[in-house]
Amino acid sequence: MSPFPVTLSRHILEEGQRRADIAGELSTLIAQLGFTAKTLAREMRRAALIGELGLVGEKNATGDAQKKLDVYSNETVVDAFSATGLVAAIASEELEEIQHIKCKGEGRYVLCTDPLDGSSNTDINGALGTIFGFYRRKKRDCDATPDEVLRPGSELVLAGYVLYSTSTMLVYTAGHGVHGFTLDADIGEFLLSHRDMRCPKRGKSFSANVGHVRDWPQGIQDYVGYVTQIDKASGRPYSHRYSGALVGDVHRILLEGGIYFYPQDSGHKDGKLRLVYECAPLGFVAEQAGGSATSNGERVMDLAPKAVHHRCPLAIGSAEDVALFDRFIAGKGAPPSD
Ligand code: AFP
Repeated sequence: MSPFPVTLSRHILEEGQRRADIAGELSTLIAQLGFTAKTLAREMRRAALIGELGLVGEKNATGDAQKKLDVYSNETVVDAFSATGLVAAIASEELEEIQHIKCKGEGRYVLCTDPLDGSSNTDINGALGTIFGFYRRKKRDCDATPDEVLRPGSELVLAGYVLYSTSTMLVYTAGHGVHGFTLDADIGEFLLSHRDMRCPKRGKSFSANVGHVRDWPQGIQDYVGYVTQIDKASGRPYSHRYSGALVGDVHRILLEGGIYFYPQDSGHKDGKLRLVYECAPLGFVAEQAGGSATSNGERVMDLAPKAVHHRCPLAIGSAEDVALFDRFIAGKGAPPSD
């Protein structure tokens, strides 16, 4: 008989007893993430039935066409974390400026979020995600300043994502490994399904929008040429997997190994992805799972954002795959041993 499942609440309680930094405020934030994820999952499940698909006709803060579900997701995340009294400010893909929260208590955290990742998948019933990252503030008032949000990912205390797919999963790290929970919709509970997730050192697939291949730097074109060469001994060719939703693609890679990358191209001079609420939180998760995340060869977690919607190239996944990708970017190609 399988052991009695560990619910998200029991996990939080047990982690809180084991680790002083998880007790209290972080536990409250993780619990609220669970509740928010369930609320968003319910809306996504029924969106096609209640007229919640399609565009609102506006562009969001970063110039992307805004979907109705983008707006709903953003409002839900903002309301949910405002209600905790623990969050002083929120940086969101859907908000032009940092939103300051009238906090009831001490507002000890700032939240960086992409409330609905992969919104082009909404109308085709594809995978979607929510990305979150929390920084602890040094001050204890309600007036968060921009420098408290624009911090390197290495200062994150809690980060992760929700994946809405055949099932809904909540994956988080608070700096002690990565844990994944699957929603049992019948009992309305997130249950621990992936304890201490580890990303394999090397994988067999790559994930990128290869439609842009001729527009990529030569090193990356060479890398694609390399991983698609046939060489059974070194596990090539790699398979290509790409869903158009970062969370879904990164989740696959965390579990199975491989690499996701979104480089700069002529339409995205600095890359497309956003450092503050996409690359840094996922970089924290990847590193905690034993993988890595770089941006043109630099560790993503070390990058200091220049603005809320700062974009950067990203390579994320298995440590050896990312290192190999970075060798190609640096013009070194594959090592003789590969
Ligand atoms: P949003 O839906 O939050 O804008 O995210 C989409 C995304 O940033 C990321 O999830 C995908 O991996 C990437 O864009 C897909 O971009 P392309 O359509 O250019 O491949």
